[in-house]
Amino acid sequence: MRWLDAVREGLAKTRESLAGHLNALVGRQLVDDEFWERLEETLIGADFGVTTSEKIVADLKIAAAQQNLKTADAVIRVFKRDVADYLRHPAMAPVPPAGRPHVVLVVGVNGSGKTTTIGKLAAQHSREGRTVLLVAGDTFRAAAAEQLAVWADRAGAGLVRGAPGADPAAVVFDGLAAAQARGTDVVFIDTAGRLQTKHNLMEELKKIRRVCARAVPGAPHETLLVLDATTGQNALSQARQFTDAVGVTGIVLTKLDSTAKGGIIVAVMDQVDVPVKYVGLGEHIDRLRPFDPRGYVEALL
Ligand SMILES: Nc1nc2c(ncn2[C@@H]2O[C@H](COP(=O)(O)OP(=O)(O)OP(=O)(O)O)[C@@H](O)[C@H]2O)c(=O)[nH]1
Ligand SMILES: [Mg+2]
Repeated sequence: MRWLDAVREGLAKTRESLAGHLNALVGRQLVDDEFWERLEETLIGADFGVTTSEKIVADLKIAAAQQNLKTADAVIRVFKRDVADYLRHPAMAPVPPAGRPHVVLVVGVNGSGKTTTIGKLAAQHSREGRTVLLVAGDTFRAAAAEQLAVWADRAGAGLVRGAPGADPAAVVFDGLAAAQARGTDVVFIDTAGRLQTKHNLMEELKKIRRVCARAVPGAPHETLLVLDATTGQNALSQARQFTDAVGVTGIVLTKLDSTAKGGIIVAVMDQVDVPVKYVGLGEHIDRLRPFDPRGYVEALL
C-alpha cells in the first residue's frame, strides 16, 4: 500500500469529522466573530490543542485582513494550504544506521505501543537486509519479554532477554555486548511503561541511557518516544515529561487509525521541539509509516 493510501485510511475518522465541521462553517458564508469562534472550537475538537488552535486562528485572522478574504470558504482554503507550516520540522525520513550497532532506545507510558512499534521497525530493517537485535529492557512486567519474543520471530530479529525481575540496565548492557560481538546492525531496546512510580521509571530510563553510552560510543543514537494518539492532549504532557527526562530525538504517534483526533500531531510538533518521525496506523506489522508533513495534511483535510 502506498504511503498516502495507508495514511488516508488510518485518518478516515479524523478526516470525516473535520470535514463535516469545516463544511458546516463554509456553509455559513460570513467571516464574523462567530465564524472564528466555531473554527477554533472545530480545531480544538480535532485535538489541535488550545494553544495551537488559538495560534492558527490568530494567523488566519491576519491572513484574512491582509488578503481581504471575505468568505468562509476562502479562509478555510488558506487554512488547508498553510496548516502544514505548523509541522515545522523538515521531512524527517528516518536515516539509515550510521555507526554499528545503531542503538535505538524506545520509551513511553504503558500501552502506548512501544513493543508493537519495535516489532514493526525491526521488520522494516530486516527487510532492508540489516541484522536486528531486540533487547527486552522491560523486566517489570512478566509477559513483556514474551511479547517481544513473538515480535522478534515475526520480524526475523534476534532477542536478548533477562530473567524476570532482572535489572533492566544489566539486560541492556548484555544486549549491547551481544550486538557488538555479533556485528548486529540495529538494536532496539524495549523499556517498561510503568514502574511503582513515575520517578522510578524516569530514573531507570536515565540509567539505561548511561549504560548504553558506556557500552557503545554515542549510544543511544536515537531515543524514540511512543505516544498514543487516542489519549489526545495527554500525549502532549507526556511528550514534555519524557523530553525533559531522557532527551527524546523522535516521536512515534500510534493508533492514528482509531481516533477522530488526528490534529494532535500538529499540536505536538507545534509545542514540543521534537519531530514526529513515524505514525502507527494499525496493529499489523505493516502499519507503520515514516511521517511526511505534506502527505499527512493531505490525508487529514
Ligand atoms: N489500532 C492500533 N493499535 C495499536 C497501534 N500500535 C499499537 N497498538 C496496540 O496497542 C496495544 C498496546 O501496544 P504495546 O505495543 O503492547 O504497548 P507498550 O507500549 O509496549 O505497552 P507496555 O509494554 O505495557 O508498556 C496493543 O494492543 C497493540 O496492538 C496502532 O498504530 N494502531
Ligand atoms: Mg511493551
